[in-house]
Amino acid sequence: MALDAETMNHLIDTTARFVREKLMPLEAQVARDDVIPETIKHQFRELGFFGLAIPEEYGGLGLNMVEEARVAIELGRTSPCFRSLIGTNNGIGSQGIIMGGTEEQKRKYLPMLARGELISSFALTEPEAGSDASSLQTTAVRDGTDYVINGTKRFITNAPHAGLFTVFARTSNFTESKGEISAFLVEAPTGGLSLGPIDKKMGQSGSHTCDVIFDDCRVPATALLGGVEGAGFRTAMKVLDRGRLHISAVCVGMAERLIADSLAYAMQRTQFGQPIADFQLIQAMLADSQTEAYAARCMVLETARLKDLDVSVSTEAAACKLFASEMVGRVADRAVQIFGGAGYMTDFGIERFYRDVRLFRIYEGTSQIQQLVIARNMIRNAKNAT
Ligand code: COS
Repeated sequence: MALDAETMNHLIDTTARFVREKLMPLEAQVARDDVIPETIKHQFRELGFFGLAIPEEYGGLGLNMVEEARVAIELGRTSPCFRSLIGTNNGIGSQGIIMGGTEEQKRKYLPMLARGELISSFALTEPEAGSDASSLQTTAVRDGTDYVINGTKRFITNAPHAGLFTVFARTSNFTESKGEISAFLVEAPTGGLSLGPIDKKMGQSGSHTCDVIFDDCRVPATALLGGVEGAGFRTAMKVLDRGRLHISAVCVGMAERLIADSLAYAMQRTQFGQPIADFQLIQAMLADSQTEAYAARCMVLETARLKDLDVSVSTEAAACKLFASEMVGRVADRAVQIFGGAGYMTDFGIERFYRDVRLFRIYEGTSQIQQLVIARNMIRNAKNAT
Protein backbone atom coordinates (compact mmCIF):
# COMPACT_ATOMS: atom_id res chain seq x y z
CA MET A 1 0.00 0.00 0.00
CA ALA A 2 1.36 3.43 -0.93
CA LEU A 3 2.16 6.05 1.72
CA ASP A 4 0.24 9.31 1.50
CA ALA A 5 2.11 12.03 -0.37
CA GLU A 6 2.91 14.06 2.73
CA THR A 7 4.42 11.10 4.62
CA MET A 8 6.41 10.10 1.55
CA ASN A 9 7.76 13.61 1.01
CA HIS A 10 8.73 13.72 4.67
CA LEU A 11 10.60 10.41 4.33
CA ILE A 12 12.46 11.67 1.25
CA ASP A 13 13.36 14.95 2.99
CA THR A 14 14.55 13.08 6.09
CA THR A 15 16.64 10.70 3.97
CA ALA A 16 18.16 13.54 1.94
CA ARG A 17 19.05 15.47 5.11
CA PHE A 18 20.52 12.36 6.78
CA VAL A 19 22.65 11.69 3.69
CA ARG A 20 23.80 15.32 3.44
CA GLU A 21 24.42 16.04 7.12
CA LYS A 22 25.48 12.68 8.57
CA LEU A 23 26.76 10.40 5.82
CA MET A 24 28.55 12.65 3.32
CA PRO A 25 30.89 14.09 6.01
CA LEU A 26 31.95 10.53 6.88
CA GLU A 27 32.76 9.35 3.35
CA ALA A 28 36.55 9.79 3.56
CA GLN A 29 36.74 8.38 7.09
CA VAL A 30 34.79 5.24 6.23
CA ALA A 31 36.89 4.75 3.08
CA ARG A 32 40.05 4.98 5.19
CA ASP A 33 38.92 2.85 8.16
CA ASP A 34 36.69 0.40 6.26
CA VAL A 35 34.19 0.63 9.14
CA ILE A 36 30.81 2.37 9.45
CA PRO A 37 30.60 3.97 12.92
CA GLU A 38 28.15 2.38 15.37
CA THR A 39 26.36 5.73 15.81
CA ILE A 40 25.41 5.67 12.13
CA LYS A 41 24.14 2.10 12.35
CA HIS A 42 22.09 3.20 15.33
CA GLN A 43 20.61 6.12 13.37
CA PHE A 44 19.75 3.82 10.46
CA ARG A 45 17.84 1.67 12.97
CA GLU A 46 16.09 4.66 14.54
CA LEU A 47 14.95 5.88 11.13
CA GLY A 48 13.53 2.45 10.27
CA PHE A 49 15.81 2.08 7.23
CA PHE A 50 16.49 -1.62 7.82
CA GLY A 51 12.81 -2.31 7.19
CA LEU A 52 12.00 0.01 4.27
CA ALA A 53 10.78 -2.84 2.07
CA ILE A 54 9.48 -5.16 4.80
CA PRO A 55 5.67 -5.19 5.11
CA GLU A 56 4.19 -3.15 7.96
CA GLU A 57 2.56 -6.22 9.52
CA TYR A 58 6.07 -7.56 10.16
CA GLY A 59 7.38 -4.31 11.58
CA GLY A 60 8.74 -2.62 8.45
CA LEU A 61 7.75 0.60 6.68
CA GLY A 62 6.14 -1.42 3.88
CA LEU A 63 7.20 0.88 1.05
CA ASN A 64 6.01 -0.01 -2.41
CA MET A 65 8.57 -0.24 -5.22
CA VAL A 66 8.27 3.36 -6.39
CA GLU A 67 8.71 4.59 -2.82
CA GLU A 68 11.65 2.26 -2.22
CA ALA A 69 13.28 3.41 -5.46
CA ARG A 70 12.91 7.06 -4.46
CA VAL A 71 14.59 6.38 -1.10
CA ALA A 72 17.32 4.33 -2.82
CA ILE A 73 18.03 7.27 -5.17
CA GLU A 74 18.57 9.51 -2.13
CA LEU A 75 20.81 6.94 -0.41
CA GLY A 76 22.68 6.53 -3.69
CA ARG A 77 24.04 10.07 -3.38
CA THR A 78 26.72 9.01 -0.91
CA SER A 79 29.24 6.17 -0.54
CA PRO A 80 27.53 2.90 -1.53
CA CYS A 81 28.64 1.17 1.68
CA PHE A 82 25.94 3.02 3.66
CA ARG A 83 23.17 1.71 1.41
CA SER A 84 24.80 -1.70 1.45
CA LEU A 85 24.50 -1.82 5.25
CA ILE A 86 20.70 -1.87 4.95
CA GLY A 87 20.62 -3.35 1.44
CA THR A 88 20.49 -7.03 2.26
CA ASN A 89 17.84 -6.65 5.00
CA ASN A 90 15.58 -4.81 2.55
CA GLY A 91 16.49 -6.78 -0.54
CA ILE A 92 18.16 -10.06 -1.26
CA GLY A 93 18.36 -11.05 2.42
CA SER A 94 14.66 -10.61 3.21
CA GLN A 95 12.73 -10.78 -0.06
CA GLY A 96 13.06 -14.56 -0.32
CA ILE A 97 11.29 -14.83 3.05
CA ILE A 98 8.65 -12.27 2.04
CA MET A 99 7.99 -13.95 -1.32
CA GLY A 100 8.35 -17.60 -0.37
CA GLY A 101 8.54 -18.02 3.41
CA THR A 102 5.99 -19.74 5.61
CA GLU A 103 3.99 -17.55 7.97
CA GLU A 104 6.07 -18.91 10.85
CA GLN A 105 9.33 -18.01 9.09
CA LYS A 106 8.04 -14.50 8.34
CA ARG A 107 6.99 -13.93 11.96
CA LYS A 108 10.25 -15.32 13.29
CA TYR A 109 12.68 -13.29 11.19
CA LEU A 110 11.12 -10.26 9.47
CA PRO A 111 10.51 -8.13 12.59
CA MET A 112 14.13 -8.58 13.71
CA LEU A 113 15.37 -7.75 10.20
CA ALA A 114 13.12 -4.68 10.04
CA ARG A 115 14.51 -3.41 13.35
CA GLY A 116 18.10 -4.05 12.21
CA GLU A 117 18.68 -6.39 15.17
CA LEU A 118 19.55 -9.15 12.74
CA ILE A 119 21.55 -8.78 9.52
CA SER A 120 20.73 -11.11 6.64
CA SER A 121 22.75 -12.33 3.68
CA PHE A 122 21.93 -14.02 0.37
CA ALA A 123 24.20 -17.01 -0.18
CA LEU A 124 23.84 -17.98 -3.86
CA THR A 125 27.24 -17.41 -5.53
CA GLU A 126 29.91 -20.10 -5.29
CA PRO A 127 33.53 -20.37 -6.43
CA GLU A 128 32.38 -22.25 -9.56
CA ALA A 129 28.86 -20.80 -9.88
CA GLY A 130 28.75 -17.03 -10.45
CA SER A 131 26.79 -15.99 -13.54
CA ASP A 132 25.80 -19.64 -14.02
CA ALA A 133 23.89 -19.67 -10.74
CA SER A 134 21.97 -22.88 -11.40
CA SER A 135 25.21 -24.88 -11.57
CA LEU A 136 25.73 -24.41 -7.83
CA GLN A 137 27.23 -27.41 -6.05
CA THR A 138 26.27 -26.89 -2.40
CA THR A 139 24.17 -29.81 -1.20
CA ALA A 140 21.53 -30.22 1.50
CA VAL A 141 20.88 -33.87 2.27
CA ARG A 142 17.86 -34.89 4.31
CA ASP A 143 18.81 -36.81 7.45
CA GLY A 144 15.83 -37.65 9.66
CA THR A 145 14.21 -34.38 10.69
CA ASP A 146 17.28 -32.36 9.62
CA TYR A 147 19.17 -31.33 6.50
CA VAL A 148 22.97 -31.48 6.37
CA ILE A 149 24.51 -28.74 4.24
CA ASN A 150 27.93 -28.91 2.59
CA GLY A 151 29.55 -26.39 0.24
CA THR A 152 31.17 -22.97 -0.06
CA LYS A 153 29.54 -19.65 -0.93
CA ARG A 154 31.66 -16.77 -2.24
CA PHE A 155 31.65 -12.93 -2.14
CA ILE A 156 28.62 -12.91 0.17
CA THR A 157 27.64 -9.32 1.01
CA ASN A 158 27.29 -8.55 4.74
CA ALA A 159 28.20 -12.15 5.61
CA PRO A 160 30.76 -11.06 8.25
CA HIS A 161 27.90 -9.38 10.17
CA ALA A 162 25.03 -11.71 9.32
CA GLY A 163 22.93 -13.67 11.78
CA LEU A 164 20.78 -15.17 9.04
CA PHE A 165 21.68 -16.61 5.63
CA THR A 166 19.34 -17.53 2.79
CA VAL A 167 21.34 -20.46 1.43
CA PHE A 168 20.71 -22.05 -1.94
CA ALA A 169 21.57 -25.74 -2.08
CA ARG A 170 20.84 -28.80 -4.18
CA THR A 171 18.37 -31.18 -2.54
CA SER A 172 18.36 -33.75 -5.37
CA ASN A 173 19.98 -34.53 -8.73
CA PHE A 174 23.35 -33.97 -7.09
CA THR A 175 25.36 -35.14 -10.08
CA GLU A 176 23.54 -33.18 -12.79
CA SER A 177 24.38 -29.58 -13.57
CA LYS A 178 20.73 -28.54 -13.25
CA GLY A 179 19.24 -30.28 -10.27
CA GLU A 180 16.64 -29.38 -7.80
CA ILE A 181 17.64 -26.27 -5.86
CA SER A 182 16.08 -25.35 -2.52
CA ALA A 183 16.54 -22.39 -0.19
CA PHE A 184 17.30 -22.66 3.52
CA LEU A 185 17.23 -20.10 6.31
CA VAL A 186 20.40 -20.77 8.26
CA GLU A 187 21.07 -18.91 11.48
CA ALA A 188 24.55 -17.92 12.63
CA PRO A 189 26.20 -19.18 14.65
CA THR A 190 25.33 -22.76 13.74
CA GLY A 191 27.72 -25.71 14.08
CA GLY A 192 29.44 -26.42 10.76
CA LEU A 193 28.99 -22.84 9.47
CA SER A 194 32.17 -20.78 9.30
CA LEU A 195 33.35 -17.61 7.55
CA GLY A 196 36.44 -16.90 5.48
CA PRO A 197 38.50 -13.73 5.99
CA ILE A 198 36.94 -10.44 4.85
CA ASP A 199 37.64 -9.94 1.11
CA LYS A 200 39.96 -7.12 0.04
CA LYS A 201 38.13 -5.16 -2.65
CA MET A 202 38.81 -2.49 -5.28
CA GLY A 203 36.27 -0.13 -3.70
CA GLN A 204 33.13 0.13 -1.57
CA SER A 205 35.12 0.22 1.68
CA GLY A 206 32.86 -0.16 4.71
CA SER A 207 30.82 -2.84 2.96
CA HIS A 208 32.11 -6.33 3.61
CA THR A 209 31.99 -9.65 1.83
CA CYS A 210 33.52 -13.04 2.58
CA ASP A 211 33.22 -16.77 1.94
CA VAL A 212 30.62 -18.74 3.88
CA ILE A 213 31.61 -22.36 4.41
CA PHE A 214 29.22 -25.18 5.27
CA ASP A 215 30.89 -28.31 6.62
CA ASP A 216 28.25 -30.84 7.70
CA CYS A 217 26.12 -27.92 8.85
CA ARG A 218 22.97 -29.42 10.34
CA VAL A 219 19.71 -27.43 10.23
CA PRO A 220 16.17 -28.51 11.14
CA ALA A 221 13.68 -29.20 8.34
CA THR A 222 11.84 -26.06 9.45
CA ALA A 223 14.76 -24.08 7.93
CA LEU A 224 13.59 -25.04 4.43
CA LEU A 225 12.21 -21.82 2.92
CA GLY A 226 8.48 -22.12 2.38
CA GLY A 227 8.65 -25.75 3.56
CA VAL A 228 9.02 -26.98 -0.03
CA GLU A 229 11.98 -28.44 -1.86
CA GLY A 230 12.82 -27.35 -5.37
CA ALA A 231 11.44 -23.81 -5.26
CA GLY A 232 14.80 -22.20 -4.48
CA PHE A 233 16.08 -21.19 -7.92
CA ARG A 234 12.85 -19.55 -8.98
CA THR A 235 12.81 -17.67 -5.66
CA ALA A 236 16.41 -16.54 -6.24
CA MET A 237 15.52 -15.24 -9.70
CA LYS A 238 12.47 -13.33 -8.42
CA VAL A 239 14.53 -11.83 -5.60
CA LEU A 240 17.18 -10.74 -8.12
CA ASP A 241 14.56 -9.15 -10.42
CA ARG A 242 13.60 -6.89 -7.56
CA GLY A 243 17.17 -6.34 -6.37
CA ARG A 244 18.25 -5.25 -9.85
CA LEU A 245 15.68 -2.49 -9.82
CA HIS A 246 16.83 -1.30 -6.38
CA ILE A 247 20.50 -1.23 -7.50
CA SER A 248 19.46 0.74 -10.61
CA ALA A 249 17.92 3.39 -8.36
CA VAL A 250 21.16 3.57 -6.35
CA CYS A 251 23.04 4.10 -9.66
CA VAL A 252 20.73 7.03 -10.49
CA GLY A 253 21.43 8.68 -7.11
CA MET A 254 25.18 8.18 -7.48
CA ALA A 255 25.13 9.63 -11.00
CA GLU A 256 23.15 12.67 -9.85
CA ARG A 257 25.67 13.24 -7.03
CA LEU A 258 28.61 13.01 -9.42
CA ILE A 259 26.93 15.39 -11.87
CA ALA A 260 26.27 17.91 -9.08
CA ASP A 261 29.92 17.70 -7.94
CA SER A 262 31.18 17.98 -11.53
CA LEU A 263 29.01 21.01 -12.22
CA ALA A 264 30.06 22.78 -9.01
CA TYR A 265 33.73 22.12 -9.77
CA ALA A 266 33.42 23.21 -13.41
CA MET A 267 31.80 26.49 -12.35
CA GLN A 268 34.52 27.39 -9.86
CA ARG A 269 37.62 26.02 -11.60
CA THR A 270 39.17 28.73 -13.80
CA GLN A 271 41.44 28.05 -16.78
CA PHE A 272 42.31 30.28 -19.74
CA GLY A 273 40.80 33.14 -17.72
CA GLN A 274 37.30 31.70 -17.33
CA PRO A 275 35.42 28.96 -15.48
CA ILE A 276 35.87 25.67 -17.33
CA ALA A 277 32.04 25.32 -17.32
CA ASP A 278 32.06 28.00 -20.04
CA PHE A 279 33.88 25.67 -22.42
CA GLN A 280 31.65 23.73 -24.76
CA LEU A 281 33.71 20.52 -24.48
CA ILE A 282 33.06 20.51 -20.71
CA GLN A 283 29.42 21.39 -21.33
CA ALA A 284 29.13 18.38 -23.67
CA MET A 285 30.27 16.05 -20.90
CA LEU A 286 27.88 17.62 -18.39
CA ALA A 287 24.99 17.43 -20.86
CA ASP A 288 25.66 13.79 -21.76
CA SER A 289 25.81 12.80 -18.08
CA GLN A 290 22.64 14.74 -17.25
CA THR A 291 20.74 13.22 -20.17
CA GLU A 292 21.77 9.66 -19.39
CA ALA A 293 21.04 10.00 -15.66
CA TYR A 294 17.60 11.40 -16.49
CA ALA A 295 16.91 8.50 -18.85
CA ALA A 296 17.88 6.02 -16.13
CA ARG A 297 15.71 7.83 -13.56
CA CYS A 298 12.69 7.59 -15.88
CA MET A 299 13.35 3.90 -16.59
CA VAL A 300 13.66 3.05 -12.89
CA LEU A 301 10.54 4.90 -11.77
CA GLU A 302 8.45 3.56 -14.67
CA THR A 303 9.58 -0.03 -14.04
CA ALA A 304 8.89 0.41 -10.32
CA ARG A 305 5.41 1.71 -11.18
CA LEU A 306 4.73 -1.39 -13.31
CA LYS A 307 6.04 -3.65 -10.54
CA ASP A 308 3.60 -2.02 -8.11
CA LEU A 309 0.82 -2.96 -10.56
CA ASP A 310 2.00 -6.59 -10.30
CA VAL A 311 3.23 -6.64 -13.87
CA SER A 312 6.16 -9.02 -14.44
CA VAL A 313 9.18 -6.75 -14.92
CA SER A 314 11.97 -9.27 -15.41
CA THR A 315 12.93 -7.71 -18.77
CA GLU A 316 12.49 -4.12 -17.64
CA ALA A 317 14.42 -4.62 -14.37
CA ALA A 318 17.30 -6.19 -16.32
CA ALA A 319 17.17 -3.26 -18.78
CA CYS A 320 17.30 -0.80 -15.88
CA LYS A 321 20.27 -2.59 -14.30
CA LEU A 322 22.09 -2.80 -17.63
CA PHE A 323 21.55 0.85 -18.55
CA ALA A 324 21.85 2.46 -15.11
CA SER A 325 25.01 0.62 -14.04
CA GLU A 326 26.76 1.27 -17.37
CA MET A 327 25.50 4.87 -17.29
CA VAL A 328 26.94 5.60 -13.84
CA GLY A 329 30.27 4.17 -15.01
CA ARG A 330 30.33 6.68 -17.87
CA VAL A 331 29.22 9.51 -15.57
CA ALA A 332 31.98 8.68 -13.05
CA ASP A 333 34.53 8.55 -15.86
CA ARG A 334 33.45 12.00 -17.10
CA ALA A 335 33.54 13.31 -13.52
CA VAL A 336 37.20 12.26 -13.23
CA GLN A 337 37.83 13.98 -16.60
CA ILE A 338 36.13 17.22 -15.57
CA PHE A 339 38.07 17.30 -12.29
CA GLY A 340 41.26 16.59 -14.28
CA GLY A 341 44.32 15.95 -12.11
CA ALA A 342 42.24 16.59 -8.99
CA GLY A 343 39.86 13.82 -10.07
CA TYR A 344 42.71 11.35 -9.90
CA MET A 345 43.80 12.42 -6.41
CA THR A 346 42.46 10.68 -3.34
CA ASP A 347 41.62 13.89 -1.45
CA PHE A 348 38.80 14.88 -3.82
CA GLY A 349 36.94 11.58 -3.50
CA ILE A 350 36.02 11.40 -7.19
CA GLU A 351 38.46 8.55 -7.88
CA ARG A 352 36.88 6.68 -4.94
CA PHE A 353 33.41 6.89 -6.51
CA TYR A 354 34.93 5.86 -9.85
CA ARG A 355 36.15 2.66 -8.15
CA ASP A 356 32.96 2.21 -6.11
CA VAL A 357 30.60 2.30 -9.11
CA ARG A 358 32.56 -0.37 -10.98
CA LEU A 359 30.85 -3.02 -8.86
CA PHE A 360 27.38 -2.01 -10.03
CA ARG A 361 28.11 -3.59 -13.44
CA ILE A 362 28.99 -6.88 -11.78
CA TYR A 363 26.93 -7.75 -8.71
CA GLU A 364 23.28 -8.90 -8.74
CA GLY A 365 24.04 -10.03 -12.31
CA THR A 366 26.69 -8.69 -14.70
CA SER A 367 25.76 -6.46 -17.63
CA GLN A 368 26.16 -9.50 -19.85
CA ILE A 369 23.65 -11.48 -17.74
CA GLN A 370 21.19 -8.57 -18.04
CA GLN A 371 21.61 -8.66 -21.83
CA LEU A 372 21.02 -12.41 -21.79
CA VAL A 373 17.87 -12.07 -19.65
CA ILE A 374 16.46 -9.30 -21.88
CA ALA A 375 17.14 -11.13 -25.16
CA ARG A 376 15.88 -14.50 -23.87
CA ASN A 377 12.63 -12.89 -22.72
CA MET A 378 12.24 -11.14 -26.09
CA ILE A 379 12.70 -14.41 -27.97
CA ARG A 380 10.37 -16.32 -25.64
CA ASN A 381 7.65 -13.69 -26.00
CA ALA A 382 8.02 -13.69 -29.78
CA LYS A 383 7.70 -17.50 -29.88
CA ASN A 384 4.65 -17.41 -27.60
CA ALA A 385 3.03 -14.83 -29.86
CA THR A 386 3.23 -17.09 -32.92
N1 COS B 1 11.35 -15.20 -12.24
C1 COS B 1 10.81 -16.42 -11.98
N2 COS B 1 11.34 -17.58 -12.45
C2 COS B 1 12.44 -17.49 -13.21
C3 COS B 1 13.05 -16.25 -13.52
C4 COS B 1 12.45 -15.07 -13.00
N3 COS B 1 12.98 -13.88 -13.24
N4 COS B 1 14.14 -16.48 -14.29
C5 COS B 1 14.21 -17.81 -14.47
N5 COS B 1 13.19 -18.41 -13.80
C6 COS B 1 12.89 -19.84 -13.76
C7 COS B 1 12.68 -20.35 -15.17
O1 COS B 1 11.33 -20.19 -15.57
C8 COS B 1 13.05 -21.79 -15.05
O2 COS B 1 11.97 -22.50 -14.46
P1 COS B 1 11.51 -23.92 -15.07
O3 COS B 1 12.70 -24.80 -14.90
O4 COS B 1 10.34 -24.29 -14.20
O5 COS B 1 11.17 -23.66 -16.48
C9 COS B 1 14.17 -21.78 -14.04
O6 COS B 1 14.03 -20.56 -13.30
C10 COS B 1 15.54 -21.85 -14.66
O7 COS B 1 15.64 -20.73 -15.54
P2 COS B 1 16.68 -20.71 -16.73
O8 COS B 1 16.52 -21.94 -17.56
O9 COS B 1 16.54 -19.40 -17.43
O10 COS B 1 18.08 -20.79 -15.95
P3 COS B 1 19.53 -20.67 -16.51
O11 COS B 1 20.37 -21.48 -15.63
O12 COS B 1 19.60 -20.96 -17.98
O13 COS B 1 19.98 -19.11 -16.40
C11 COS B 1 20.24 -16.93 -15.48
C12 COS B 1 19.39 -18.18 -15.63
C13 COS B 1 21.50 -16.86 -16.31
C14 COS B 1 19.36 -15.78 -15.86
C15 COS B 1 20.58 -16.94 -13.97
O14 COS B 1 21.49 -17.99 -13.69
C16 COS B 1 21.15 -15.64 -13.46
O15 COS B 1 20.41 -14.70 -13.22
N6 COS B 1 22.47 -15.60 -13.27
C17 COS B 1 23.10 -14.48 -12.61
C18 COS B 1 23.12 -14.70 -11.14
C19 COS B 1 23.37 -13.44 -10.42
O16 COS B 1 22.77 -12.42 -10.68
N7 COS B 1 24.28 -13.53 -9.47
C20 COS B 1 24.61 -12.36 -8.72
C21 COS B 1 25.03 -12.74 -7.36
S1 COS B 1 23.72 -12.96 -6.28
S2 COS B 1 23.71 -11.17 -5.46
